[in-house]
Amino acid sequence: MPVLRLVLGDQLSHSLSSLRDASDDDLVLMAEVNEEATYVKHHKKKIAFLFSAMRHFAEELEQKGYRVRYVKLNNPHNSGSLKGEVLRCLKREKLDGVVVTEAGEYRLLNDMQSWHKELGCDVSILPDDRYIATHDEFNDWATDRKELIMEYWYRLMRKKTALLMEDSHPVGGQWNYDKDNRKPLKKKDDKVGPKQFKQDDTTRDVLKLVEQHFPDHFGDLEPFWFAVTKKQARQAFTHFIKHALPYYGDYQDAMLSDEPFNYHSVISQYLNCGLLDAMEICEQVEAAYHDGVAPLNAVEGFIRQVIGWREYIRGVYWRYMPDYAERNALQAKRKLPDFYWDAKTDMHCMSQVVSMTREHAYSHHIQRLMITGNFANLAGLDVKEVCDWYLAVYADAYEWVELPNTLGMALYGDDGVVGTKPYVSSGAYVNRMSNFCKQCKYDVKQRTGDDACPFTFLYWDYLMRHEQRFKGNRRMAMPYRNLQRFSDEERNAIQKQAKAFLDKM
Ligand code: DLZ
Repeated sequence: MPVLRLVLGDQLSHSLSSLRDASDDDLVLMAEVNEEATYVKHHKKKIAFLFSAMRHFAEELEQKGYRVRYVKLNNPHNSGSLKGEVLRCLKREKLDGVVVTEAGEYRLLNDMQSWHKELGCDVSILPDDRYIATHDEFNDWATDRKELIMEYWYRLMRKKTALLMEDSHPVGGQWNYDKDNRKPLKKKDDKVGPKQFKQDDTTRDVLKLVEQHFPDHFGDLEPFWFAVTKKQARQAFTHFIKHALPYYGDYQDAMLSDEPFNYHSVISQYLNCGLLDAMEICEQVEAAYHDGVAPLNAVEGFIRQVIGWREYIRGVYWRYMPDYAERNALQAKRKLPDFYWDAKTDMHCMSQVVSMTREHAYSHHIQRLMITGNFANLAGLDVKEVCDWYLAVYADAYEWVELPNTLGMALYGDDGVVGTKPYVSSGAYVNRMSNFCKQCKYDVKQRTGDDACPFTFLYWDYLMRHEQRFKGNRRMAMPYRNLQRFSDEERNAIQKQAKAFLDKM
């Protein structure tokens, strides 16, 4: 008997486990549903990108000979949920069970695990083997470890994949060139940027649909130039290797006004929905090193993000969910300020990053970690609200990757599972790594007074607020030594300044 093969919006890979061994009579179901588009109010561009990519993927499957049912959002019979669409399909067709690759988010996987009861048929949930490591591999590695240090996980993944390895040794003699990834950037080459694609009819239809159905969601639909097929995503990646990868390593952490992308690849939205394959892109990057196209610090830095960090984050998510989502170690509960949506703030760095996010549904990792994330942590913003913001506003965000990065790495909400210290900094870091401060109303060097930089006084206030918790942390020794030099008077003035700012915010 034929079965129903459900493919989700972030499963746009021809090698997907649920598509393997399909017979001609099986039916592949893909559905645009309100529930997935609104469980957080996703950025308009994210929804449009995914719907267009889903429609193109469904066409490709049809061309390959699969029998496909694709349900558009505005189909009058659309039930609004994935389960509803599976049910509707099972009622209309003679199908003996459902096959699906495990969902990337706990919320949906947990729901799927009880679908068989309501659907009255088998629901076979297959592993998602598009990742380098299985859940078991991560758990085996993590069990009995006091700290889950990403670097050790990364080395294991290097050995597993043999990427940048010479026998059992890392190419170049070092595993990690992170120290060579921190140069500030004065000016970016204007000619370098992510490859932009012309909208086709499918994308134009979807853009109209999204504007009609989700008018109150955050974000700009135009300009829309994302790749929406595997072929285009591959072109975007090849373009990155040729034009930006050589500089990617040096300037990975740099930030510039009105430069959202610098030399970043801007491919995470393609990778996370399945248009690109993790191993394939890493092999391409490795080849660029051997061909002399890019230096080792760039190539190693890129591969570390994909096989190290990305796999580590996924492992943490599945190891600690569902309780991970409820963690709030620092009891951060302040309401998310409006400027996370409207970018209206005198802090130029915040205004820049939120504006870029609104326009592109993208910002690079340091903009996310050290500007919007850093501020959220320093100001004690509500962990759940901040996590939902990150999940909604970035085109690459699914909870498995967003949650440990935000709650763990940026906010220290997991009490040190992901980061051994909080990733907080004063305005001095922002000033060192960007040109934002030059155009800011505030003075990055001032700790108190009308012109004082909020990042600077909130940083010292944060250290005082959490002194008991962090004073004994080896990696925080230097900032606490510096704090000790402050007089009581100065400490009080900073605390007063921070309180007044936060109360007003
Ligand atoms: C993010 C998203 C959106 C906006 N819309 C859909 C959709 O209409 N149909 C669908 O199958 N998937 C969508 N997705 C992706 C899912 O939310 C994603 O598959 C789950 O969160 C599991 O990772």
